[in-house]
Amino acid sequence: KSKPFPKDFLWGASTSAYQVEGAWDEDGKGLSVIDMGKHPEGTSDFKVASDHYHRYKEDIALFAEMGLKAYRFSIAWTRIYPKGTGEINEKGIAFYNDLINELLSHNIEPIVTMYHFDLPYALQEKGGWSNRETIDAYVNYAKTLFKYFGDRVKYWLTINEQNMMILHGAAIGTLDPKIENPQKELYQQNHHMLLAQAKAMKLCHEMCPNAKIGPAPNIISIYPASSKPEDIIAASNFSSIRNWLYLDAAVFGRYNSIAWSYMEEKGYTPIIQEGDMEILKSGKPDFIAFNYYSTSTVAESKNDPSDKNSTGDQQIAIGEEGVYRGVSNPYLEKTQFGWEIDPVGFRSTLREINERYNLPLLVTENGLGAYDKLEEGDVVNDDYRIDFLKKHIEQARLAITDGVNLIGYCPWSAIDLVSTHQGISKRYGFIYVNRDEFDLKDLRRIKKKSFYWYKDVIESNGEK
Ligand code: BGP
Repeated sequence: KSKPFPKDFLWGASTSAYQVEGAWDEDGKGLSVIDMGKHPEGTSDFKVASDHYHRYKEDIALFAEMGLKAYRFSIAWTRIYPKGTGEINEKGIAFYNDLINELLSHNIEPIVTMYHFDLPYALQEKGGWSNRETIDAYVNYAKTLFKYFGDRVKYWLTINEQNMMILHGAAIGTLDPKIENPQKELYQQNHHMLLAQAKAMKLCHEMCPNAKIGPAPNIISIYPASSKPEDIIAASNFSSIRNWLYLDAAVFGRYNSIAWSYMEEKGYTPIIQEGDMEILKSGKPDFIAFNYYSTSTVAESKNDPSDKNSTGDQQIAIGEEGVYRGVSNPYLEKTQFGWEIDPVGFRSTLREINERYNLPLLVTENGLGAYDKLEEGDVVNDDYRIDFLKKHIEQARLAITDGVNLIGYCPWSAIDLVSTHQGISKRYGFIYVNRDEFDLKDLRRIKKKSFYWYKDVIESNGEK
C-alpha cells in the first residue's frame, strides 16, 4: 500500500530571476552573462520576461490562491552586487526583502536559489569561474544574503544546475570558445564552484543555524541501452560524470574515482591547490535539491568520432568518445520539444539519490514545456501538462513508499517565463502570461486549467 505525502510536504513551484523578472537594467541592477548573451533567432531576450519584478504582488497573490506552500525563486546576484562584488545595491536588497515578506504574509515558504546561471558580467570579464577571485565574490555575496535574509529564509540552494553549466557550457554560456582545451577549463571552473559552494554551506550553518542549505544540480537516472555489459559500463560512466561527480563533492567532499579517472584520461583534471580538499569537506548540505525532466539512455562508445553525436537536445546525452554515447529510448514518448517523458525514471532517480546519500530530497524543477494556446474566454486547456505532472507525482509517492525522504516538490514553473534557449513560446507555467516572443501585448495573467488542478492536489495533500 502506498504511503501518503508527509503532512508538512512543501508543495511548491519554481522560477529563476532572469527568466521571470524582467527589469533587466532597473534600480541599479548590473549586467549578467545572461544579459550579454546571444539569443537564438526567433526567440525573445530576457529584458522584460514576465515582468514579475513589477508584478510580484499580483503573482504571489495568485500563488497563494493556488495554495502553494513554497515558492522557489532565485536572487539576481547583479541586483545585490551590480559588479559581482564591491558596493551593495540597496534597492536590490529592498526588492528581495519585499518579495520574501510578501511570500511569508501568504504563508508561502521561500526557497532561494543564490545563483541560477546569471553570473555578474563584471566577474566574467575577469575570467568568471576560471578566476579563483570569483570564489571570494560568491562567498561574499552569500554572506550578504544570509545577513539580510537569513532571519526569514529557511531553505537555501547554492548553485542551480552546476552540472549543466559544465556539461553544456557552450549552450549555457560558461564556456569561452577562445580557450584552448575548453573542457579542461570547464572542470577547473567546476572545481572553483565546488569550493565556493562548500564555503557557502559552512557559512550558512555559522550565520543561520536554523536554515538549511543544499546544492541543486540536474540529476537523472541513466539507463544502459541494452544488457550488453559494455552498455552497462557506459551508463555507469555517464552517471558518475554527470550526476555523482557533483553530489559526491557536495556531500562527501571528494571526487568519485570513475569521474576522476575519466578526467585524467581526457586531460581534464583541475588544478587542486593545497587546502582545497579540506575546504570541500568543510561544508556539508542539509538536503539535496535536484531538477528532473527526463532520464538519459546511453550505449557503449567505440572510440569513433561519430559517437559524439550531439542531438542538439539538452536532455539527450551527447556522448564522448570511448566513454558513452547518447541514444534515444524507444520506450519513451517525447514532448513537443523532443524531450523524453519518463515518470518512472523520476522514481528511479529519487531512489538512487536516496540510496547513495541518505539525505532529505527536494525536487526543485520538473515540468512540461509546451506550446500552450490561449483560447476564447481566457482559457488554457493544458491537459497534457496535468497528465505529465500527475504521473510524476504518482511516482514521487511510490518513491516515498520506497522509503525516500522527499520533503517537497516544486514543478517548473510557477508562472510562464522565458525558456533558457527557446523563448516564451515554450511554456511551463500554471499561469499564462499574455505575450509573444516579440509582442509584449498586455502581459496579463490567466490561470490555466493546470492551476485549478494543482490547487486540488495541494489541498488534498496529493490525494487527488
Ligand atoms: C533547467 C533550468 C531552468 C529552465 C529549465 C527548462 O535546466 O534550470 O532555468 O530553463 O531547465 O529548460 P528550457 O527553458 O530550456 O526548456
